[in-house]
Amino acid sequence: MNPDVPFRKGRMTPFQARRRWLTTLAAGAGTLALGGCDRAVEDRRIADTLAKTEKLTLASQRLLLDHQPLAREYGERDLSPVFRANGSSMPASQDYARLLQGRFVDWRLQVDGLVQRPQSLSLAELKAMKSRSQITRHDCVEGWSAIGKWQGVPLSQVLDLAGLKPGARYVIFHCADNLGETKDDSGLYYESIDLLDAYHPQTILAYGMNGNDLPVAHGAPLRLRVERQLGYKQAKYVMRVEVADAYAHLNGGKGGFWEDRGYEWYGGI
Ligand SMILES: Nc1nc2c(c(=O)[nH]1)N[C@H]1C(S)=C(S)[C@@H](COP(=O)(O)O)O[C@H]1N2
Ligand SMILES: [Mo]
Repeated sequence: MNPDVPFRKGRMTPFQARRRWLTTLAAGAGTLALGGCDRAVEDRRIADTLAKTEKLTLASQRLLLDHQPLAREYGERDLSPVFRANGSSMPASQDYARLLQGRFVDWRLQVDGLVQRPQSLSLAELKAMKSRSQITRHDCVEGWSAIGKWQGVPLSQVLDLAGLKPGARYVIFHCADNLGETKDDSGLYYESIDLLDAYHPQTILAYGMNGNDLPVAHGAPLRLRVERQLGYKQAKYVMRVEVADAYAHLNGGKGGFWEDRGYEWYGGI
């Protein structure tokens, strides 16, 4: 993909997406950035984790068929001079204002749900964990793209710290901003991904952007980057990571703020 070429606006069905991934793999492009050895370790780790959970069928099929292709990564010179902020650019709640004023020292990421050891992690604790940085292209369905550099902790590490319980299938991200029309919590932004994307090596909880702390407009102090999917999946202002067996019980039942308003749950690029 060339950064100058606008991305395809049409959304692929999961079937088309899978077929495209298989084609990519056949073309030998499936191991872009991970060496064969890292990949084997990564694959084994994913398989081990999945083996600990029930309801393996969907997940293990995807694992076997897709071989976890990576989103393209770019170089420093490809960084977009301007990376637009979209959707919320400043959560309105008093809680958020207080945390921001305290430079997020009192902020904690809650990790709960179907986990063995629920966590409450400070930014300093997250920053002390092994990090990954990646330069990738963000594609918004509204028709714009931008290339940015993200630094953060692989979600897999946070999940391993908490330990998944049997039955875990999805990871749900609860955000601080309310985009809805009503004043109650039903308009809070949220997103969800499955375990395959959760354990993908490029899926990170980012606290840095383009070499600085993540700006408020881009989701401070922590946002999701799930690089094989569209912009609306990249949840900003993440406050809580919930591991669950389903997402149908949440809000509109479709797994995300925009999904509840008609977007696809799998926003593949
Ligand atoms: N919490 C939250 N996350 C969000 C949004 C939002 O409004 N609130 N907008 C989404 C959309 S549609 C896009 S394109 C990206 C925009 O990310 P950016 O502001 O860093 O460009 O964030 C996504 N994640
Ligand atoms: Mo978007």
